[in-house]
Amino acid sequence: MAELPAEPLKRDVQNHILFECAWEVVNKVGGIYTVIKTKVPVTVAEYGDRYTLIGPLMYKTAPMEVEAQEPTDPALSATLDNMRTQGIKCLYGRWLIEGAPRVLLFDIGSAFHRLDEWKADLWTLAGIPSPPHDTETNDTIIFGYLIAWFLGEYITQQLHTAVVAHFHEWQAGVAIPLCRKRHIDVTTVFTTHATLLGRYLCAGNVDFYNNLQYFDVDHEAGKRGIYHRYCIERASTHCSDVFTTVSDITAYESEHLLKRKPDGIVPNGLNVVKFQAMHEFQNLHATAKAKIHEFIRGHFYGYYDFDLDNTLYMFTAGRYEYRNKGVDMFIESLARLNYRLQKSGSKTTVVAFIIMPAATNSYTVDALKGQAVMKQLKDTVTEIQNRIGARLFEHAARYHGEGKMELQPDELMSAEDHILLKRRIFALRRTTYPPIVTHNMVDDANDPILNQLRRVKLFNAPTDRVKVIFHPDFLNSNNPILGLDYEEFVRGCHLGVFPSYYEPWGYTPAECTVMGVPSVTTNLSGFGCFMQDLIERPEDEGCYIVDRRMQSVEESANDLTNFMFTFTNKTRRQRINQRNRVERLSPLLDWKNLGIEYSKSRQLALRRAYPDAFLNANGEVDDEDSDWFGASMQRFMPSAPASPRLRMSGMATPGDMGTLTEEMQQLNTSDYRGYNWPRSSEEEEDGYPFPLV
Ligand code: G6P
Ligand code: 1S3
Repeated sequence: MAELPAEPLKRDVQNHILFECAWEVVNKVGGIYTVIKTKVPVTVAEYGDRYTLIGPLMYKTAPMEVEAQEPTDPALSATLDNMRTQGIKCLYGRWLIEGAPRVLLFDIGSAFHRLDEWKADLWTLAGIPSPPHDTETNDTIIFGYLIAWFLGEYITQQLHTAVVAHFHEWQAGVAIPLCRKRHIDVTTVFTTHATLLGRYLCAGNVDFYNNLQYFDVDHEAGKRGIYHRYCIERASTHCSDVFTTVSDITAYESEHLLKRKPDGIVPNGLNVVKFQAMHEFQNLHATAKAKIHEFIRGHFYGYYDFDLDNTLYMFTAGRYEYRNKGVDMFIESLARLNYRLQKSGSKTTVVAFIIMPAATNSYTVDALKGQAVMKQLKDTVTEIQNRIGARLFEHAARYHGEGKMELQPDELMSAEDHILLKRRIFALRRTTYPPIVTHNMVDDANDPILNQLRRVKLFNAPTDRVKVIFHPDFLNSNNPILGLDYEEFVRGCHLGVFPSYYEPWGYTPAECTVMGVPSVTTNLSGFGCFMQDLIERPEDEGCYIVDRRMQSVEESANDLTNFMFTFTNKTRRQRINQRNRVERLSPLLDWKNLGIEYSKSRQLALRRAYPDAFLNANGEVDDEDSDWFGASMQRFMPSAPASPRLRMSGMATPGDMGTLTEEMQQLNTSDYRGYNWPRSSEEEEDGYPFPLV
């Protein structure tokens, strides 16, 4: 270990090193994986090899995704050697994704023998309890202690450069209080992508947003058995130098539930790939739609009495959180849409997909059979087609001017062909309606989605204009049914519907947008509010936003029904135009533009930890956009999309979108952009406990 100097260190902040830590680094669980992975190219562009991601080592996936290497940084090498000699296993190398960032993955199991020691330390040091059998929390503690160990060691090996350690979500957060308590010379940023309590409270039957300021947070966390997790989340929030979250709505929630007002918002971006010409993504829609058609023919065999050319595909997808993700409202609105289409005598059919992984025992026989009988029919038709072709050819080749030139239709098909075809057609008969679910559910009787579909009687009957298919598993192009990757599936659909009640950001509608697929979201989702803030009339751009904040559930469900009904009345030309308009919004969601908010949060962390480094020759504080940092920012300045009318005057720069300034600390709750939140004044008496709805 290097000797510590007597003088306080003057670390170089300009060329600082960045470690970004998350449980979802090289470990696909949910949205944070998407954040990290898609953000890599812009972060690598800014930092090059001064950037390393830190995550858990998952032996199932990591060997396929990471190319092992030896570190070139001697301080890093020495740190890892040191940890390895004490039994810690890790994998260091390049993550094989765009940008090829350096990654360091720790084997949690290799440190398991120290769990009890670390749990005791966490209690002594930070007063954070940890019950024995919460595996997720145990992993979190080990992960946090390994990161803190690593940072503490690294910082003594490398004395000249400042280090920013960025942590995502409570599962990576344990290291933050440890850094603070151990006085490790790093500056920390903590980004939360949801709050534990928010997720739990919303999933229950609580009027969440109107009562946010009244919750007794410790009591609520304790009641739900997550007090220890909540302590980790809250300690991470309060011990970090800079605290950020993904949207205004989650900032408001964090202020009340985590008791710290975020320093700023870091909206989630995507790695937008622009096509050379507009028609390219439209063509992708057509080819992907053809694949969905193929699935539909099989699934609806025996009841395939609707015109695919006049069929619209709508879908919702995500983590199975029935109420939080608004599946309840989606199904209710589908039932209303069905009624309205029937009443209006519409010839349009809507097929609504629900793609949400749940516990299953593989595919249903019926779902598999549908694809099988349709494939047999197709094969038989191809065989007959070949035989007809052969007969035609033979007849034409042997024609010498006598007899009839052409074969009659009944001569084209042999009696055998007729019988074979009839058998295939008879195989399409069935006595039950096409299934509403593709898999055998482990708990069919209590599944909330199935039960609601039963309640509203959406059973795929021939009279139904709205058909439903619940696919309780991730999509994959290797699946025997609906064999498409998620991206291809989305491209083939016409409308994404995400009426979330709890959605800190919401990648699903954002992904729709960059793929040029219109979507419906709500003003309780971070993404919905972001678009509403930026665009004057989002619905004109194919970005529909249901108001779930200022009106009743009944009214919101009606709005959603109206959006969908209006959509079914669009002509093909209108749909094509709308897709073009949606796709033009993608620069708003591009990391090349939004990445700057992350840069700003790191800059703020450095300024807070090393204020002296920001003084000019006269001992005055440099302007926030000082050259040393500004230069590296230039490439992130965006070009605003040409067509939509943005709300802001002039160009919508990321700086306008974000809020990350020191001044934000001075603002009141009501300053979250565009919100008219309930006031948290003492004079409102009858708050908590509030009536449950
Ligand atoms: C794309 C294709 C067109 C096709 C259209 C169908 O735009 O380029 O060739 O006609 O999709 O659109 P629809 O909304 O009916 O699926
Ligand atoms: C969270 O994942 P979720 O689906 O549980 O983080 C995502 C990434 O920031 C965010 O998009 C989503 O709204 C949150 O809920």
